[in-house]
Amino acid sequence: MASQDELKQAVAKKAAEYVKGGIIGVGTGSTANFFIEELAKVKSKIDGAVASSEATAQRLRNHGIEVLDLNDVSPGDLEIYVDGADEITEHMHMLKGGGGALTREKIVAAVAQKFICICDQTKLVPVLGKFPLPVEVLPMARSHVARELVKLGGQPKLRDFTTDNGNLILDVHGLTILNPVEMEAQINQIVGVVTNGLFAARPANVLLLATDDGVKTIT
Ligand code: ABF
Repeated sequence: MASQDELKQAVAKKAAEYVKGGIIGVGTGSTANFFIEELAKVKSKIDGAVASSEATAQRLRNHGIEVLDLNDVSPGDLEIYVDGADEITEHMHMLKGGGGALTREKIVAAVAQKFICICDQTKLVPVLGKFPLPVEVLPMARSHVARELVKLGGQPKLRDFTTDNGNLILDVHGLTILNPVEMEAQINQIVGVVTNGLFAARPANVLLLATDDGVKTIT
């Protein structure tokens, strides 16, 4: 049986096959880090990358890959965004943000033409919510947002963490998310919420799932 790192490496290699040129959107997390290693091997093909976090930007620069400001990139040049997830369903709805980079991840994903989700087999779930749902909040809204999340049936816990945007994260436990599109919108309506970790309105386009039998491509 392959180790989790071997599975992540296999799926990162597969994702590199989608790199044809232009500018690449790059996610955050351990699976995305394996992808950065693969991207470095084909860096002469691309014009640069857009990063979903300061950590990813630094890692890309360390590999000699130019990191561009998203505002300077036209959507036509950002063909793919490659990132991991904490959970994904067969409908390509994702729960993300365990690494705390959810807001920038969602912004880059919104601009990219194609979201390629890279995961090992443990991330594919029938229903989202076992993994606590991260919600990025403005610091002064922390208590208000937490109370509203309780009304939605969750148990928010403040993470000891400050985001790249200077905000806080509430990790919401105890949700069974049967309607991710509606819940994503509902949580975003709470005043003080910056983003939540449901990526359902803009789902993945391709799921590369590393299994013991090889990498499966699901579209
Ligand atoms: C990012 O990395 C996040 O949205 C998600 O929280 C995390 C997954 O990390 P890993 O690849 O380390 O499991 O994509």
